[in-house]
Amino acid sequence: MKTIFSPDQLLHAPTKEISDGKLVPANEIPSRAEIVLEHIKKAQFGEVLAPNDFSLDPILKVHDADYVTFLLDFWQLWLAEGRTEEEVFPFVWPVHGLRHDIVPDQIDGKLGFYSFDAGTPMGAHTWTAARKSAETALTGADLLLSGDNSAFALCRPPGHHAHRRLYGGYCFLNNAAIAAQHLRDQGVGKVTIFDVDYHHGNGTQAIFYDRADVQFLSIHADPKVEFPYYLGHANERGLKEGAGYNHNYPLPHGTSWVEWAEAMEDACRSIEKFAPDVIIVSLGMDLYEKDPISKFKLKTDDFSRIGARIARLGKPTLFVMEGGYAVGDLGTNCTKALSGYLDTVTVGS
Ligand code: Q9C
Ligand code: ZN
Repeated sequence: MKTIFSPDQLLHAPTKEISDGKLVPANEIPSRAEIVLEHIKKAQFGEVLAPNDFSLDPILKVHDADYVTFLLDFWQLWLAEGRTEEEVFPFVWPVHGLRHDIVPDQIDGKLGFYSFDAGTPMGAHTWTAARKSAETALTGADLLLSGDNSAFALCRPPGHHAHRRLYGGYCFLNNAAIAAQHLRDQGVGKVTIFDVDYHHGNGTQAIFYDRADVQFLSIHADPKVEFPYYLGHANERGLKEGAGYNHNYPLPHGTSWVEWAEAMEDACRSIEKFAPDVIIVSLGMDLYEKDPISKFKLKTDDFSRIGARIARLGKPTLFVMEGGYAVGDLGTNCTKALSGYLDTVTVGS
């Protein structure tokens, strides 16, 4: 299994975030990717490749042009308004009852227009890092297209909370969704995105909610008590052609392997029934018992079990990294998931 990563993904380096009503040290930091890379190299799963360059087209298939332009131009607009802070937070949003049809000219208005939380700071190099992260996922998709049976896209910043035109939850571009859409555009018939991150993949769900060609399944902490709060309930099953192709498994705080695995078995049955040509795993490691922002109780060895169960689905599989903030154990947990997969997989390489 090859890994894809670019050091440019480290350029987005927030120091603070707003969480639970206060300013706290940032959780989504560059060392997350560095420790995973270090463990991947030690595990010798295969080559570590730089992502290929792509035009903006595959990103624009998933995200609206005005949103991409905003991310791309953001730092220049910020400086042009004479602002000097190195990391920037939105603080006002067009919530229910306010207008959504006029994009403000002023930068604070734009920030709120294109975001859904205050926990996701932007800086001078956020766009560069986010674009590389998306290209890392796209390169992984291309490896599957050229015959590899699996690949690991070491994406950072993560992607699954990003909507068509909203950033949030540390995410700017939806890496898994961009890879899925790219696979479809390159002739792959059906794609499953299986999201095991602790948080609901609200962005991915929203992007494919009315589609039958991309199945979405997410096991996560119940949004009644956990971020992202406003999406991820069990009765969100998809719309129009997409009806029946969206599956949410909200679980209570304190969930450990047995209950989590039960949800996973149900999800795997739905995946088998859908019979995708490719599976994309939104691989969050924040299910871990020691994760500083999460409240599930999965242990290091449980990540091997997750990887092994995914291998038994027997489909070409792209792993796309999402969350996971217990940095000390993040490399171990990630390589456990991948080695669990590799030790069990029966077809191809
Ligand atoms: N106490 C990802 O894992 N903070 N994003 C929530 C709740 C935001 C997580 C704080 C968590 C975002 C990719
Ligand atoms: Zn998460």
